[in-house]
Amino acid sequence: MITLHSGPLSLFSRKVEIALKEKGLAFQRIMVPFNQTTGYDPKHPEVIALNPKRQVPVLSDCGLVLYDSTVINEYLDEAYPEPKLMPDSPVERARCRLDELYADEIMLQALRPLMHRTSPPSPDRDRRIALEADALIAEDTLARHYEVLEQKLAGREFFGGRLSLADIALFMTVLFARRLGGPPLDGHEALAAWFARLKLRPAFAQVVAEIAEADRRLSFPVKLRSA
Ligand SMILES: N[C@@H](CCC(=O)N[C@@H](CS)C(=O)NCC(=O)O)C(=O)O
Repeated sequence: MITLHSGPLSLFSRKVEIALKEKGLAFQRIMVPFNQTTGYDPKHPEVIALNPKRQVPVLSDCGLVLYDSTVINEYLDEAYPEPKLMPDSPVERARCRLDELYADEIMLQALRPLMHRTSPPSPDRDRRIALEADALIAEDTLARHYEVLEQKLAGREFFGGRLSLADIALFMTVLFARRLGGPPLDGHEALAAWFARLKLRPAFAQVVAEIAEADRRLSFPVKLRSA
């Protein structure tokens, strides 16, 4: 039985959940405690025991324990190859990994300054102003990332030849940009259409709905910009 330690608003855990669901794999999910004031502290004792980075996601499968969403998803794709979520050729696989890295490491840098918006506002007015000023700069960076993604998609249905782990990672990053009040997708037709299409897939739709529910329960409300 596959077990996944996940978090209600964990972008990286939700990447793994989408991959598991796209593959139709049954799994037991253990949701670790999270709140918008202390984050993941105090940490779930099993996460501390299983992951030296003390982070979610952690996946256990028949005695194998893995951490890091990218490592986990590549394992899942090799161990459970149907349907495949990595492309066939070495060149396409390398491109897929770079696209995933673009989401997880490059776009993530521009997401971080928006994250204060879902936390209780600081009582210090100057701090609130400084945080929001940084968030507005990050929004411009995110809009430039959208343009890069628009060019990469070039009207195609997915970032590769078929749905891949790159689509999952990029989807989660764009979803987080939107839920954190980041720039709307209008003006980026191919990207907006790709995002809307993925949202209709049951695996993605369930994660979107659960994140919205977790936000209603846990997050400070964010003024969302349309589209
Ligand atoms: N590169 C890791 C990042 C994992 C990560 O940042 N997890 C967050 C939740 S999304 C976490 O557990 N944060 C708590 C901490 O870092 O202490 C991955 O892809 O899994």
